Amino acid sequence: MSEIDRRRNVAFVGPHHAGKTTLVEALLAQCGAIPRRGSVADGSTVTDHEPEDVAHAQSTTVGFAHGTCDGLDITVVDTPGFVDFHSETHLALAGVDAAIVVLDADPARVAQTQGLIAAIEARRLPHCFVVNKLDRPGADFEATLAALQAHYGRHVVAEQWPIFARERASDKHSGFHGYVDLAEMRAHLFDDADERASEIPGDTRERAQHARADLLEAMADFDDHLMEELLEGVEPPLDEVERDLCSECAHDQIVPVLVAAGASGAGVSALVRAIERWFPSPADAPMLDAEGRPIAPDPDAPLVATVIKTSIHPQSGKLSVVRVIAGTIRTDTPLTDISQGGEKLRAGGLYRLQGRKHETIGEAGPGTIVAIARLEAVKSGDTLTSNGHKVLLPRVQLDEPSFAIAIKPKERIDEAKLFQMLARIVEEDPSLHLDRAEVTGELLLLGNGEQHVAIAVERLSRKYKVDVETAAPQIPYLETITAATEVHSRYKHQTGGHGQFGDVWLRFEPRDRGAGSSFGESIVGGVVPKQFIPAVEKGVREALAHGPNGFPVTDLHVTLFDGQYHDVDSSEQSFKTAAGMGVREALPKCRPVVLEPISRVAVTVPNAYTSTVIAQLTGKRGQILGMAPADEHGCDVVEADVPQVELARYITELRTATQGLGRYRARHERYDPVPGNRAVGPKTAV
Ligand SMILES: Nc1nc2c(ncn2[C@@H]2O[C@H](COP(=O)(O)OP(=O)(O)OP(=O)(O)O)[C@@H](O)[C@H]2O)c(=O)[nH]1
Ligand SMILES: [Mg+2]
Repeated sequence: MSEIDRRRNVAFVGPHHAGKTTLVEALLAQCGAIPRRGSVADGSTVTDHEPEDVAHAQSTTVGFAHGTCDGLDITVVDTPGFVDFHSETHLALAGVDAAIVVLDADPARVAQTQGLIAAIEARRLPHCFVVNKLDRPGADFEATLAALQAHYGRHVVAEQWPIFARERASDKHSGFHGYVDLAEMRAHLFDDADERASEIPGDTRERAQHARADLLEAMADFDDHLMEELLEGVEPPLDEVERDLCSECAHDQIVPVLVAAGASGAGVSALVRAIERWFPSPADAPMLDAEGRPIAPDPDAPLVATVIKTSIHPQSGKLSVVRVIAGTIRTDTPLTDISQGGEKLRAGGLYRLQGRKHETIGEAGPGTIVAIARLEAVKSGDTLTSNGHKVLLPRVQLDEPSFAIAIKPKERIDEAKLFQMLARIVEEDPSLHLDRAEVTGELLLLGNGEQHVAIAVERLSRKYKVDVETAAPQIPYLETITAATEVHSRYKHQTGGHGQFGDVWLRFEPRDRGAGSSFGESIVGGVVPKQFIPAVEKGVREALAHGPNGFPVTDLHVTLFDGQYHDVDSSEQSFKTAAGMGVREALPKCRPVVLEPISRVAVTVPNAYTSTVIAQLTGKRGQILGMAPADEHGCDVVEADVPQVELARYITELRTATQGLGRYRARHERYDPVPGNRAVGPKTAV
């Protein structure tokens, strides 16, 4: 069997804290890639190696590792479960041939897999579920399986059935000590991370038999021969069942459900066998180009590789993790980044990653996941080819940012330098963005949630030794007038020598919302000489930058309609000053009101949460515009206009109310007057 046939690339995905990193650790130990399992709690795992992972005892980026088991070369991609970091997960899915969806043995958390399953299905990636942490008190395999089937259909079906020790009846699930393999109908009892075959215990037998019948029936939907056997009551031979299972799982028809307790290694050797038997090698399931044509994984073909992760080390520079789809990369292979206008590059070094360790390799063929050093302009999601070869791969769609903070340096370093360092952080993570706020001018860091941007700031401080102050972005309030007025303003000053004299009559009139501010003049007879009129306009505009409430004044027209001048004492400055004084005197008389920005939001949410979302938006002074089924199955889109100030932490509130499944887009829509008694001010506006 060739090298590529013995290769598997699998992503471990699943909800936050489901035990992915721990399970990966158990798999690596099982393969002998590490001498013993590390733990998330003490920061000693292979794949949670970034200081931020260790500090928070959770994965914040994708981690890569590999192990060899009976000649099977497995590359594992450990993805973060916390929804803030899902862009990492989505990018990494572009590099694997199969996914293992790990979840707690808790039916209430099954819904949290929805977004991931949608991404997996969109790529038609073969996958299985692992119901994990079955050693925990209260773990409920059956209810979790039922919830999986309720969500994803009956082709999600148990291939293993857990065995619990009877003597722990009072606390039955802490006695998870084996499983029945439903294809072979044999029990396997755990013996540390190993297993020994055994008889199926009497109290598990009946349930296991039912579960086996469900498995065979689900499989028979894709195999007429098996269907006939079942209808005729013939027991299908084991090799036929296993053959079907392999083929139907590899074609994403059947989604087997397995059992595990990763912390003790229970279920891991069966998981390795499942990876070997059910998941395709890169040769069995060629990746597709943007038009859905398979790209043959030929080592001698022109190179095609996709960048699935970027990390930047302040000293050693950039590392791009790529999935080689076709061709072979060597350190001297000339590369073209066809996503960046054909930029020509040369690999600075080629490595296989084992967590933080870089193992130097000479070349990497199709179906490998390897890291390339110092490809300066390359970004995650880019396609690399060997010189000149053109191919388009499907682009990974990332969510728009939904949370922002304002950032400024704490001391000494200037903003331009801070911007450069932030740009390096953003370069590592395409779901982070830097922006300059329009009205307030603040430097904004935007991301997929509060934790996402908080961890980015931690990373900035660790890598580049720069501390920043962060705050909620200021709301860009404006103000306007609701009544017209006229004022007469004279600035006269005599201090020996030349005096100063400017005299203007100004009219203030409200304009339509969104029309902005304008200035005009209707001077006749040169009572204000032409050369001073621009100074009057300047004085007006400068004064409009800070209205009576401290905000820029908009949606009004100011007319200079009369005035006086003095042959000697009048100057641009004196007219400008007179105009500014006039504005400050007039505005309070025009019934000024504060305007707040209103965003149009579109919230996508599973329809079980639609009414919750509507209530939440209404509670935020939102005006509900409508609701319609979303493109995604079982989801609704709720549209509403909501004051921007109410959206500051909305992504967190939305996720809390919807098991992390809700997401939204927001666009500035218009400005509305702030309702009567709400206090706002530049300082309180957060
Ligand atoms: N009882 C029990 N606890 C487990 C098991 N596996 C993991 N844990 C614990 O669950 C917590 C989360 O484990 P992780 O391995 O970090 O989970 P994860 O899915 O990688 O988490 P994220 O990457 O942050 O989404 C840790 O405290 C683990 O010790 C298990 O099999 N049994
Ligand atoms: Mg993890």
